[in-house]
Amino acid sequence: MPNTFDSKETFVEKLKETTSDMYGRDFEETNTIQRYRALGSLILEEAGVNWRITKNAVKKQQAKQLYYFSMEFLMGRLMTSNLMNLGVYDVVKDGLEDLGMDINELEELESDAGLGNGGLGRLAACFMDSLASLNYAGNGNCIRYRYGLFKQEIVNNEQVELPDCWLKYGNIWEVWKPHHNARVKFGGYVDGYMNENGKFVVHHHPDFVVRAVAYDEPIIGYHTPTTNTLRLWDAEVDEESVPSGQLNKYLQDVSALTTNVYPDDSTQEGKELRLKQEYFFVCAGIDAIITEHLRRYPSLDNFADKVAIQLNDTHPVLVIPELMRVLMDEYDYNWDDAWQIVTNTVAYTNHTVMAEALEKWPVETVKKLLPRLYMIIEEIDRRWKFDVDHRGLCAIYPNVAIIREGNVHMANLAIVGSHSVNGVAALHSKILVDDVFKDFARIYPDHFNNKTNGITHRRWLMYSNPQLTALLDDTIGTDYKTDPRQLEKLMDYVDDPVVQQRFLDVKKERKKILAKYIKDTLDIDVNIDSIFDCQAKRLHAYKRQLLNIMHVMYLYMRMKEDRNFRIYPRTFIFSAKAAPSYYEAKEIIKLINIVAQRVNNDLETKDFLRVVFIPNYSVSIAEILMNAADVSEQISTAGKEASGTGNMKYMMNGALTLGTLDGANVEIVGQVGEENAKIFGLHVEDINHLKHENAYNSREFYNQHPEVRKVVDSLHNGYWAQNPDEFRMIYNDLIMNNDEYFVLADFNAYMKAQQEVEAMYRDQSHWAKMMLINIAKSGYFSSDRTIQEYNDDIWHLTKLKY
Ligand code: NBG
Repeated sequence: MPNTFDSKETFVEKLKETTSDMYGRDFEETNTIQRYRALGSLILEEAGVNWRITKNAVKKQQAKQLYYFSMEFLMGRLMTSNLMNLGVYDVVKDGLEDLGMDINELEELESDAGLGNGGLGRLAACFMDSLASLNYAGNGNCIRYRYGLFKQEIVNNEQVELPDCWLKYGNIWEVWKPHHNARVKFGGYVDGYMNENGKFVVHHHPDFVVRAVAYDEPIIGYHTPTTNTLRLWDAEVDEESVPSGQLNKYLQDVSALTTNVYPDDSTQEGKELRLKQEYFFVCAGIDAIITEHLRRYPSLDNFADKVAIQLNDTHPVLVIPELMRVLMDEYDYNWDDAWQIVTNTVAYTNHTVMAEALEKWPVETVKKLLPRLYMIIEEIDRRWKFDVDHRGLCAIYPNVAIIREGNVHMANLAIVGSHSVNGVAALHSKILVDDVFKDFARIYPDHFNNKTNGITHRRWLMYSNPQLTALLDDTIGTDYKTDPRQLEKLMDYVDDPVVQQRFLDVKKERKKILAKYIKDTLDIDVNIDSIFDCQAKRLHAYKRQLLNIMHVMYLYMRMKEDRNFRIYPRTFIFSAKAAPSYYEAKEIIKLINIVAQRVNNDLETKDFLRVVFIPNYSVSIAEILMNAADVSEQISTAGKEASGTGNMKYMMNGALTLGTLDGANVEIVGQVGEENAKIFGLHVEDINHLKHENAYNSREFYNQHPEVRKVVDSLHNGYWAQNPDEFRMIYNDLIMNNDEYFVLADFNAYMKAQQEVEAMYRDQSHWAKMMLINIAKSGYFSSDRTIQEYNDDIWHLTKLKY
């Protein structure tokens, strides 16, 4: 029998048959959604074959596997990437064409799986792609949230949050695995008894029990059989555990566990729900790993030789006490042996230095929700204190304590309970060692390491930018697809006027596509010959979208005042979601939209200046935005952005990094050279100095710099909004609260850098050369490199052979 994807004919045949079988009607009578679902099931069937092959290979080769525990996986759409990785995209495209259908139509039907916030979740998704493509058995473990983060609309210039119903047409990639399930227990109390062998048996009497049920998605490697698993846990009722007379409350509590990516944490209940979610997917994940291990090996003694667990930030840190619990309470290990296994298995990645994001949980909450785990955490802390004292370091204990001032410090627990701690860019890792975790680094210097982030060049270059891919294929061949460092070959062509021109044409094509999206969705005309200057990322004060929009305000006001002052036409494009309860961030979104309204409708300036805010930033929007950019805004306060990964996507598609020396920007400049990026602003050392010496006074700064003053004053003198209080929070942050993120301090340097960017852009041939150098040097930022480093230094997984 021929296989489905052997040729377009076999594919057409099979698609028709499957659609009719699934929906009980002739193919011609079926609608697009039904065809889309039928196509999904065919791909899943094909992936299923490789899934089995991979599982057998893991078993036969007794391969060491990775489990990547992450509360977030921002997968985006998978149709294109799955078809491309399977190598059957063209067969499907041609077959659909014969049926009178455009493959884009089906691709567009898919909702983004927006199971995350931003960089951290997207990184997890890129890692999944690279692990499979490099033939490592690396699986994801997460929650099957029924709703993604939220859908953002802009109404009256303000962000409005709507539900993100990503499961609207079902999820064609998941396979329900009801036999993979685990009971997860919360609350109640713990006691125990001495059994006949004189062993103390711990007994947890929970007051809330749910059943976690697995939904598995195949993660298809690029042109290889390796197909890994992303496991998403759903919560279902545990029939034996319904408290009598409380059915409805129980059902609500079960359902709440998997409703949202981020429960509203403005209430105590919301906060507790988040901790419950964390334990829910940790407990289910560990249970499944142990079960699988014991199917293959006689005991858990070799657990750490066969299993690596990576904690994506502190959200899954409960893995440490949970694995201790299982080993001791269920498999009779003593403390020391269990601790050996746990610390040899677990490694931790830190993704931020922002104090408010370093999780801590009140002792009372942990005790109440997870009484047995709390006992274990307390014991870990007790032994840790003993260890620190023993090293003669009792003076620093308060800095490294796990339980301190009534809180459990999750990052500290993560460091103590793992064998590796890494930051996500060189500068960030250095700050962890020198500052945030410096006392830990004294104790465990060998545990700390750096793994600079990366992005999958398949999704972010090959699939989302076919125009550039074609240019690369023609110019340097196709080796770079499996070995992205080969992009370097492009260095031989950066001075070639033909290649330069082709690059400029590609960029124009991509700008047209973005411009069409903007026109279709927002009815704004943008000039594709203007500089596309983009800042797309979560909205946060430290990322300083405010600096960007204040510069736009400055340009506009100056053009209005001085008829002789005109700039090279520029389109400033923003896209960003703000956390629902982050009011300052929402005010900045409002400011951007109000400025956009005014600027875009001013006949005098509109040929020079446009501002676009694209609502509902998502992976799919990033796929058309990043590759259309000329300028990539990476302007965070130095020392605050752990890495950034958007910066890498822009670079790989030929955009100039306009950035501070922060996060991975430092390494981008290191690759391309200072002359092929535009770096400005205060360095980390400058900022530390200003802070420590109390040497920055934003009000004084404002008084001394007329240009800054004019822009700041316009926030409340009626220039943009009649109501003087409209932007009160922004004004207060800048002037009354001493400008925590040094927006004003960097303003002049930013303005100057922007003028230089403009001058550079005017020389198109030189610009093209710079962009080609950026592309040529971007191979380092493929997540294939990152994964290889994690593997060499931390995981030591077996490379699967077929
Ligand atoms: C984010 C950082 C980014 C980084 C990503 C991925 C969190 C907690 N951190 O700079 O802010 O690129 O993680 O590492 O989301």
